[in-house]
Amino acid sequence: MKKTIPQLISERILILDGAMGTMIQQYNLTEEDFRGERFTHIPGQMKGNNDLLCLTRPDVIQDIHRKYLEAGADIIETNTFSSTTISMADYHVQDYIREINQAAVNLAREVADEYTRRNPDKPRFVAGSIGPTNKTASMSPDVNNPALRSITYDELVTAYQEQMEVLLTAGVDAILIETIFDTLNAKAAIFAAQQAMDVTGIEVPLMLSVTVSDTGGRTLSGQTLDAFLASVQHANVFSVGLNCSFGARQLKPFLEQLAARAPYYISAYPNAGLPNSLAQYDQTPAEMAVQVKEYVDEGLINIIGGCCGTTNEYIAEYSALIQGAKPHIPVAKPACLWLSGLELLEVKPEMNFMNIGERCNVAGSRKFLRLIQEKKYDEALSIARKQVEDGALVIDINMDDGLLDAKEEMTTFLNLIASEPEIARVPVMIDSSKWEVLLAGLKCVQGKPIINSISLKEGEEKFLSYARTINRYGAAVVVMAFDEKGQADTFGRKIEICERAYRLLVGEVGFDPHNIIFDPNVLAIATGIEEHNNYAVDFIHTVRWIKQHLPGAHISGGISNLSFSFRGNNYIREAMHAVFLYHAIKQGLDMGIVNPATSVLYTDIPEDVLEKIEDVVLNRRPDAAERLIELAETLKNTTANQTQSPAVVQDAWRQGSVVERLQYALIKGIGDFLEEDLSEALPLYDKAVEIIEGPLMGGMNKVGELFGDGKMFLPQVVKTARTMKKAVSILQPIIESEKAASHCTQVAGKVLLATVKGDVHDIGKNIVSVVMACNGYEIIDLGVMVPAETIVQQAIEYKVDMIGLSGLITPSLEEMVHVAVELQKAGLHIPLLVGGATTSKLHTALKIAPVYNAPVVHLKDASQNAGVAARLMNPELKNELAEELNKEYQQLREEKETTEKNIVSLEEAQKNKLNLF
Ligand code: THG
Repeated sequence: MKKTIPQLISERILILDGAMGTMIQQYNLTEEDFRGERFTHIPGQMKGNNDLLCLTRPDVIQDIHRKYLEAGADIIETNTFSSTTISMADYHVQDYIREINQAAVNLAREVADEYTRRNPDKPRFVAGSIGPTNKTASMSPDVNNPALRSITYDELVTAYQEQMEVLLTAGVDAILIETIFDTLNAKAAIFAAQQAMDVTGIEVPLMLSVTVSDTGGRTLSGQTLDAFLASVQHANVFSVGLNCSFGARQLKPFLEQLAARAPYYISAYPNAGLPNSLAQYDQTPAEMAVQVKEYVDEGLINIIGGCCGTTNEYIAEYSALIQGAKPHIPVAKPACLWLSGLELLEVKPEMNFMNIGERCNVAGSRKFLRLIQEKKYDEALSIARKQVEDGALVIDINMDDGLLDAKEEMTTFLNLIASEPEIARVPVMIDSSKWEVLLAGLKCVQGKPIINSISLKEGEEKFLSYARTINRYGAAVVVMAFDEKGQADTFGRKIEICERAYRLLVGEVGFDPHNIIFDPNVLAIATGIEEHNNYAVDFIHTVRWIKQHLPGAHISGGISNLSFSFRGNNYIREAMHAVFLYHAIKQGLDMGIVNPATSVLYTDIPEDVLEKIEDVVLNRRPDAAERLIELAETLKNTTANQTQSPAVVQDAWRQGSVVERLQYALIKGIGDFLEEDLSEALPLYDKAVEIIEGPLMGGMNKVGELFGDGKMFLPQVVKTARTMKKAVSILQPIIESEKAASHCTQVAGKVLLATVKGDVHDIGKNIVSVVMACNGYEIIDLGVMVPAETIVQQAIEYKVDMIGLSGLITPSLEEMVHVAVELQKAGLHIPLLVGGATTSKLHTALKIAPVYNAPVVHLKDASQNAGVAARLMNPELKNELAEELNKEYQQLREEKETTEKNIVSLEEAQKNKLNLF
């Protein structure tokens, strides 16, 4: 019997294959190869649609598989990275995905089995490759509308499941969800994998591989690796690892981090080093092997392969490296509750108490309700942000109001939070009494949230079904002490229900006890009704009982409920909460929904007040409530202000100069004070646009620096861009009126802007657009993913004065060359500006400028655009610039040539040396 991957994994390190794309490139395939005879009728370009080659050039794909098997790969990946209807729609071949996936498995299976037959001691496996798709579920495609999504969780699940069902029935040995850059996409893929395995009845190991996007080790959507692990904790994960992003050396610290925490086998398939300025990977197989050897020697990995830039020659190095090496031994599963937002929250016993912010609740805050009703989401978000600043470790979100569409508001608000890194840092508690709202919430968050709440109110069957679904989506759950008979208000009823729920969740659903949070109902006391007097005591006793009898489970409560009868007297309310928490935490209360801004500490409460409150909370005398009410009356006027002190400290940054404040707001992405700060800044400058070019661009540059240093991550940068946009929109009317007053209504020039085909990043482009517009240019913004033909055609139609191309990812470099070629073909001489993260002066000099007979300028950041544009608009200055560029580019080309020559001669010298000996 052939051994399985799970059997082999503990015996030795397994070798995964290398990149498919790099290998395909070596075949120099043409558009016709990609199309074959079958797809001649499909519009657009087909070259680059690698997965389609499974149908049109199966010989090439099988040849590549064979090369990797020959190089020693134990596991080869199907050529299906983009074979979902979502990604294939780009090439208009979404109708063929079943066929592509089926063919892909057949091709890989055939050769893998052939090699297994040849040497049964080294069985070969096929992993079904599942890419992230070209859409992201937790980020907005539109900077101006952060709640927007270009794809939903459900759409992803449908597409993934369709692909996976084919892969499974066609016979893959594992499912590999790879190049994960957005955990919500990955969660949808995991969900789909579970469904697909259920439907087909075929169970295979689930492998995950994340790609980190910045030097801080976060995913593109901003999560840390630790947070990611919490997000996927619910899945039956076989292995987790890292691929792409960096070379083996740069990837190592992140791999160490993962291996230290992930209770799974560890995989890694790095790029062949870092790309040079021409986006080529020039690390040699031997160089890469040296770096990978460190992984092996340090016991970091179980599965090793290669990503961008690697070929069979790289994989061939591995067999020797792993000879006799010890595979990584996975660490134990966590013994506590893990939650996550962008960051991990470990709810450890030594944490004492975890506060959950209560203020984003339309039923619990009149202000929040009004803001949501009036759709003032910015201000509503400020409430969330303030809670996190005040120390809330989780924030509760509740949209249950008769006049609101709770499901829609929950979705909108959670999507908005996702774009606010300072809020999204913490996990959310999705709070609703409606199941459909809870479910909608689960589909919005990339982190691991808490669902608040379910109960036995509608019987066991519903309860179990809700719990199973929550488990499948990956969340912790609050279970209210409710059953078919109603709300538990005595100790006996509370423990009866909690015990029953625990038994069902752990015994029948297989819930991890750490993911269960019991809420034994905090009910109002001192109401004047005698039966209510013991509510707090019963709650506290229940806390103790649960801690002793239901191992692993947590306990929470809505603390502010306790003091409803003292509404209007915040001091008494907060003092009651402090007293209640003091006693409940001592008995083991783990968390509570509270106002995180509360300032009253147990130890601060004057003795006489404390005694009266404790009488009430602990139900120590029959007249306790009356006595407290009496005291409250006398305190009302004198101490009303006591709860208002702490807010001031948070806004210390407001003390700085107006320039400092503007830059701070920009870097932190805080839009709340822009109006006042900008109007204060206006008199300090001659023209409004100078504020943009001065302090605001200064702030943006700082953001760029911080991002480069890995001290900021993408969602923060996106937020910054939005703040910039808001600042500009405030200044825009002033800029307009200044222009009108100076009678200079003439446009400075027409600029066409586009992010090139294959790339969806547009923050940089949008900033350029703003800066240029402020400088009087008319902007024709074609958006993202713009094909070369459209750029050429629109440039002609609008008679633009210059074209700005933007791109963030490596393939965009080649696409920019393509655009330049097309412009040249069309006989145009419109100056071209290129910018974006992977662009470089060297690449511009070597690859773009030579193919286009017009000035091609590389711009480092948006602040340079206006200056360059002004020169381009003046015929004399334009010629001068063109000459400067020519000289500079020529020099760069020569330098490059000499280094290359040197390398060649060095190599020759070495060869000669070898010959000599
Ligand atoms: N258990 C669980 N979830 C819950 C509760 C619970 N969610 C909602 C609620 N109870 C906890 N949240 C709040 C939020 C606010 C208040 C009380 C509980 C509150 N608000 C002030 C009031 O009503 O007087 C609002 C004043 C204002 O408008 O600002 O007290 O028990 N699992």
